[in-house]
Amino acid sequence: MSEDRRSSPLFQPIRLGDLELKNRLAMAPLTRSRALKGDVPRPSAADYYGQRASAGLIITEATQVDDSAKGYAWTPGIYTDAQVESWKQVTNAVHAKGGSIVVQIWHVGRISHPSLQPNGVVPVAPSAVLPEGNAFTESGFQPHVEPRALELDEIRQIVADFAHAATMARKAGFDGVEVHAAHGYLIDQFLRDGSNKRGDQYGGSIENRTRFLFEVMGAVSDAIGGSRTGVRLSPVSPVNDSKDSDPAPLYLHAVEGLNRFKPAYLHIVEGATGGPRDIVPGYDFGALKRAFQGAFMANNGYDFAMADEALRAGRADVIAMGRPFIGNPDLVERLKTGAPLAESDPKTFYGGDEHGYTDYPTLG
Ligand code: 8OZ
Repeated sequence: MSEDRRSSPLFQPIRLGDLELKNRLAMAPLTRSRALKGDVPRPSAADYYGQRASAGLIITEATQVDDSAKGYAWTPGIYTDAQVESWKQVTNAVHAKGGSIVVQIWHVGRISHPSLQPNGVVPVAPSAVLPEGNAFTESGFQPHVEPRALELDEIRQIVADFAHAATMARKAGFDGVEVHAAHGYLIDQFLRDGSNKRGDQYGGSIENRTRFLFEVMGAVSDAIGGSRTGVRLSPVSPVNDSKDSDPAPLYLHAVEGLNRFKPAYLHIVEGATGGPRDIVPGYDFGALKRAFQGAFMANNGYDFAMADEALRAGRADVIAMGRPFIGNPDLVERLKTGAPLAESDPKTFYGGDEHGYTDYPTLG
């Protein structure tokens, strides 16, 4: 049994652009909300990520490109020198163990709250459309507020902020970045017509709604190279009040357009984030894989058997797993040997200290 497992394609190396992976299991981005003052990663982040360096690729927790890009309490940034210094400890720890690591960079747009914004201003978005739901603030959950629609010069500035964050990521020793274009955050708010009601060149047609994604990808690729840039999309996830009237042609156009940047990989959340994979029955994720000319990373609810099968069938090149990596720092070894998996405790997912962060044991 374990011999069969060891020969799985999951444990074969792969190259994604300029990223060298020793196996095809990626650690999906996981928000942990443990950063310190100044949105600086806490020192133990180096232990946390270092413990998980046997993953073929670590994608960090979502990390803001600017202080105005933040939408959850205690998430880290990658735009100041102090943040870069702390991230260097993380990348050193992962590289010392032979791992690869990229930082996921984001702007949350309307999924924020004035208490998380500089000077307490209202969050920005493509259009002034209030999302349902609550923001996770330092004083608990608070209802979202109606955002302010971005001006054109502000859109240009945010594109530049993504490029700056990518440059800072390379200074911090990251192998690359993943652009977070999923889950109803700013880029996805531009993509979907439930949140984008603009009448200018950024709204209306699919061509216009994908413009901001392509501008960000162009600026980030110019800064650090497309071969070090991944991108994540979640075509049917309803998370964060995400809605589109016709997602299939929208995301197909997005993926076809991404090819020109030759990204290191395309990361797709298949289904409802952390929920049912078949929320839109019959949705053809294979069409996105066929349209994309680079490596395809699949995520959402995979276990070993599903991952092995998807790789063998050619439905994916890399599989990302999220929550199992929290409780199992040695997830690769456990999947290889068929050892039981520890439960990851949701009570310590977000906020707090080293408990539930760096204190999950490895086997043996
Ligand atoms: C869960 C909690 C907070 C943030 C995402 C970055 O949805 C997140 C996130 C997930 O991509």
